[in-house]
Amino acid sequence: MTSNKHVLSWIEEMQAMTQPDRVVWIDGSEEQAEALRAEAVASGEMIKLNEEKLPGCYLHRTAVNDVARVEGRTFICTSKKEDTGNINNWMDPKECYDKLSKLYRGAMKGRTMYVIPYSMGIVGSDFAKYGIELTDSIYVVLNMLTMTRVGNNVLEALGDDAGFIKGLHAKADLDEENRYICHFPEDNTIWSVNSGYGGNVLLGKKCFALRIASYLGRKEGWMAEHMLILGVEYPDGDVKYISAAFPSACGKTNLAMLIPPEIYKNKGYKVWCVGDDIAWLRVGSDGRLWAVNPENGFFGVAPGTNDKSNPNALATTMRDTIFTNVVHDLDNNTVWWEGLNDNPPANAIDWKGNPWDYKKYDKHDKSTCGAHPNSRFTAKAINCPCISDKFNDPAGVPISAIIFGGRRAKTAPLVYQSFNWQHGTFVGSIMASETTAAASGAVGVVRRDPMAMRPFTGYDMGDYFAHWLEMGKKIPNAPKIFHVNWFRTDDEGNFIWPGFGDNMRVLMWILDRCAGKADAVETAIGYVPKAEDINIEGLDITADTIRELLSVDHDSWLEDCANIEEFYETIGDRVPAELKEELAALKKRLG
Ligand code: GTP
Ligand code: SPV
Ligand code: MN
Repeated sequence: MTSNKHVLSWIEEMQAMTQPDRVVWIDGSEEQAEALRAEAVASGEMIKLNEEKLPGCYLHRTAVNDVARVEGRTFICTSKKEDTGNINNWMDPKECYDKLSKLYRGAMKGRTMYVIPYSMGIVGSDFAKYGIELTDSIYVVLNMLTMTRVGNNVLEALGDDAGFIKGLHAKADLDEENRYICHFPEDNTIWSVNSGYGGNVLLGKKCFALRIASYLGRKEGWMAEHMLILGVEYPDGDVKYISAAFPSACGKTNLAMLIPPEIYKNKGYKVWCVGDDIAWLRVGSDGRLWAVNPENGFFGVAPGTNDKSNPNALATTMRDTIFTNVVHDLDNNTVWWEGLNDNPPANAIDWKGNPWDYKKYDKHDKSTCGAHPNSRFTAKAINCPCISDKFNDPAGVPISAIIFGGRRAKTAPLVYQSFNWQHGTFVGSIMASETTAAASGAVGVVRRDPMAMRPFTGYDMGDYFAHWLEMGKKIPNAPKIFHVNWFRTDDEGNFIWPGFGDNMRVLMWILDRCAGKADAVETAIGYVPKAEDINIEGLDITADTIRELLSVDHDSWLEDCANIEEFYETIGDRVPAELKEELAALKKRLG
């Protein structure tokens, strides 16, 4: 274990408060993991699936009222409210510690406290940051074993240092009214109580690798972003890397693992996945921006994943995977979800644990779904057929292009390029997207979600924008910044762009732009491709449709500008003047 006094005294203190019957240290060994799986199966917390069809796979159901992140109950607790900003919920740190201490007191009586030493990033690398999560949930332990790098080597790398993130999670009563996900960036501390859902309880992920890490990144001169990372390999073997920020359930996992369309595949192009959710970025000694994926697995959206939309994700989940809130096929002891295939199981249990009749399923009524719309798989990155050979490279990969994107039925064109870094930062800051099932609350409402970080920035949003502008000045060879929208719809509400693998056609224009090889039209919002420069060979789509997808409607953009102005007002007085100037310039160009 460890003789680190900071670690030991903190655990003692948390133990005194939560009063577990026993404390078990997680060492990262397969034997221990296997014993925990067996224990979870014995208690009913997990169901072991068909070992032949899905080796090493399990099914778990959360409580019915605990299926997504709870943004309204997520707090940043800085000593000064203005450092948390208006977009985040704020609570005074002392008040929060007091309030949650009461909820934690005795919460682990009769239970086991697991101590999980984990690393975000490769243990021992310059980029790595260490955390310890204390939890009373085996499900959390097993998910953390997949999603992060866990074990004694983390404690060795930490040595006697006090620089680790202290995470405490207790399921308590899963009481919604007392559910809290609280971050204390000034104390490197995260407290989560009364939930058992991934994003609220796998504290290495959104809580640490985004909220706390974004705070640290600003202090230390790097960036923590809600971004996938992928590499496009050219026929000559050269690989160019792209990172892309889309809000939750807007296509990061899908883009990160895309399968190139035939026209590219046949020529020898390949796409490699480095990460599907989070990127840590810093300036390299060569003046480029370098990215690592701090995670070790994928916590992906199950519904819609199939052998056409995302065969690589599907293949990744065929072994060593924990499925959460999907349908249980009793005849095969396997799993199913909406959009997997057209053969829903006849003898099935839905995500709530009740018998499920697929004949009553109506795709327009989410309440008839067998799998929850935010049901997920937890799978190992190394099981992904297209995992990049740089996945475990401590140096990461150099980024050529940064892409922002959201779900917009109208307004945003298929793709456009910003004029420069400052304008690109502006483009990220005005991102908007329809809300999804990844967070509790209404679905399909357009809201501003800057850089897809609205729920994940650990400090004031205006300061966050300023940090982006600052970083731009420190990257001599900065990536070019783009915006995409795969989700424009026609008058019947159907997506116009085929999406998924065909998104590669847009990536190729983006990379050609970075290489100075593609033309563009300068519009009020940025550079837009000439329709003929998006390769549609092999697609059932005309150049006119592409023209339509690329069109920029000044009236709806002017409407958007009014909304952006309001949003900037909401953020408050720390929005950088440069971005307000960009907004004024955009309005002027729109006329
Ligand atoms: P988080 O894990 O919540 O951060 O989500 P994500 O951004 O990784 O989203 P993911 O790739 O899991 O996709 C979410 C949903 O969007 C799934 O239902 C996909 O089928 C759908 N989707 C992804 N890419 C596309 C696309 O190009 N076009 C369309 N129409 N839908 C897509
Ligand atoms: C997201 O919601 O953006 C996710 C899933 O990636 S969660 O871990 O729940 O945040
Ligand atoms: Mn995400």
